[in-house]
Amino acid sequence: PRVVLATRNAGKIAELRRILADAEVPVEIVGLEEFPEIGDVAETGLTFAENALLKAHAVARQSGLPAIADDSGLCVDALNGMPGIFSARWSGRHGDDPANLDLLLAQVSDVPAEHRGAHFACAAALALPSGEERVTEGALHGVIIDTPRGVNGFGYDPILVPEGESRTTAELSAEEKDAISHRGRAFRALAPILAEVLV
Ligand code: ITT
Repeated sequence: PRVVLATRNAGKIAELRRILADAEVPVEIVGLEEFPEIGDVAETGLTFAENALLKAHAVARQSGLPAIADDSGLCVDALNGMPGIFSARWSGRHGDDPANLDLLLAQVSDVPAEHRGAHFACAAALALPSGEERVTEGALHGVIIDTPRGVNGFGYDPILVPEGESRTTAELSAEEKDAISHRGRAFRALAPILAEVLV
C-alpha cells in the first residue's frame, strides 16, 4: 500500500524516510509533492498529538490515501515548555530560519547551567481516509547550550546536547540521531501499527 508523508519540512522528510526504511515498514512512502493541490493545514491543536492528527487527517481526506504526519518541537524547562508546539514559528519566521534559534538562545541567556534542561518531542500520527487514526509519541531529553555547534540535522539541533552525550544533535551522525531521537522513537513505535492497520 501507498502512504502519504504529510510534511513539507525537508529536514523531517529526510529523517522520516530513513527511520521508516530502517523499521522495514512494508509500505511505499509518497511525498506531498505528488499532491500539489493539497495546501497547508492550520495547526490549531493544543498538543503535538492534536496537530499531528490534524495534518494526517487533512492529507488522508484530500489524497484518498492513508497519511502519516509528524508534529514536533523543542520544550525548554526554563520557558515553561515553550516554544513547544510553536517551535516552527517561534520568531515569526518559519521552520529552519536561524531567527528561531537565535531568539531561543537570547531567552535562555540568563538561565544557569543547572537549569538548562529541555527536550525534543514528537507525535507521529496515522490517519486513514475512513477516519481511523493512531498516534505514538517520543522524546529526547538534554540541555540547551550557549553557542550553536554542528551542521547536521535541522532546526534547533545545534543547541541541544542529549543526556549522556557531549555533542549536540547537529554533531551526531544521521544514524546516531535516529537511534535516540524523539522522531526515531515515535515512528519506530508507529511502524508495527502501520503494518497491522495497512497490510
Ligand atoms: P510540517 O508541519 O510540514 O511537518 P513544520 O516544520 O511546520 O513542518 P512542526 O510544526 O512540527 O513542523 O514544527 C517542528 C519544528 O520543531 C521544526 O521546524 C524545528 O524548528 C523544531 N524541531 C522538530 N524536530 C526537530 C529536530 O529533530 N531537530 C531540531 N529541531 C526540531
